Amino acid sequence: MTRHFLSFVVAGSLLLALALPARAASVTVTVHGADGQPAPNVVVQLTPAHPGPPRPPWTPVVIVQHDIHFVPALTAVPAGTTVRFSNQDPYDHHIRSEPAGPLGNIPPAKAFEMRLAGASGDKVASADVTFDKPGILVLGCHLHGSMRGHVYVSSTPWVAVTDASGAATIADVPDGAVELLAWSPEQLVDQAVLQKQVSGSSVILDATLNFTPTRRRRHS
Ligand SMILES: [Cu+2]
Repeated sequence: MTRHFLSFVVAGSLLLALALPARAASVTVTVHGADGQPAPNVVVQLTPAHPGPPRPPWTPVVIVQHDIHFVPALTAVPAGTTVRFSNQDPYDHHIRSEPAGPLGNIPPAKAFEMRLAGASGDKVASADVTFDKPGILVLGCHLHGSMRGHVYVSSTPWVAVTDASGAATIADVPDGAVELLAWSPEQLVDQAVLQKQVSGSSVILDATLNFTPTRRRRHS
C-alpha cells in the first residue's frame, strides 16, 4: 500500500467517525445508604470520558417558595443553567445563598440575595439566577430562618436527583467509561468517585454512600 492510500484510509475513517452519532444510553443510577436502604434526595453526576459536543443549557428550571419551603428542596443543574425563583406564598421571602458543607465553610457556587414580594391573586414575583460555575450552595431566607434548600451545580449535563426509591435516570449518556459521583446535602465527607462503564441502550449503575442518611419526611 502506498503512503497516499494509507492517508486516504485514515482520513476516510476519521470522516466516518465524525459522521456517525456516538452511541448513547439511558442510565439509571440506584443509590443506597451505608445501611443498604435506598437513598432518596441524592445527586448523581456522570462524567463520560468522551462527552461529545456541548449540550444546550437546561431551561427552564424553577424553584418555588411554597409554605415557607424551597420546592424542590434539592435541585441539581449543569453549570450555565438559569434557575427561576418564584414566590407562591402570600408574603415576602428574602432569598440568599449561604455557604455549604458540614462546617459551613464551602463558599456558595454563586453568591446572591434578592427579595421576592408575596403573591397576590395570579401575580407571582419571580427572579432568575444563572449558576455559571460548578459547586454547591445552600439556599436560605433572611425572613424565615427555617427555610433551607440546596442547589448542586454540576460540571457536566449528566446529573439528576434520586427519587423516593433511591433511583435517578439520566438520558443520552455517551458510551464508554464514566465517572460516577454522588453528593448528599447530609454528607460529612465527599463520596468516592466510582469508575463505571456505559454500553448498550439501557444501563443500571449503583453507588453506596459512605454514611446512612436520616429518614426525613419529604416536603412536597
Ligand atoms: Cu422567607
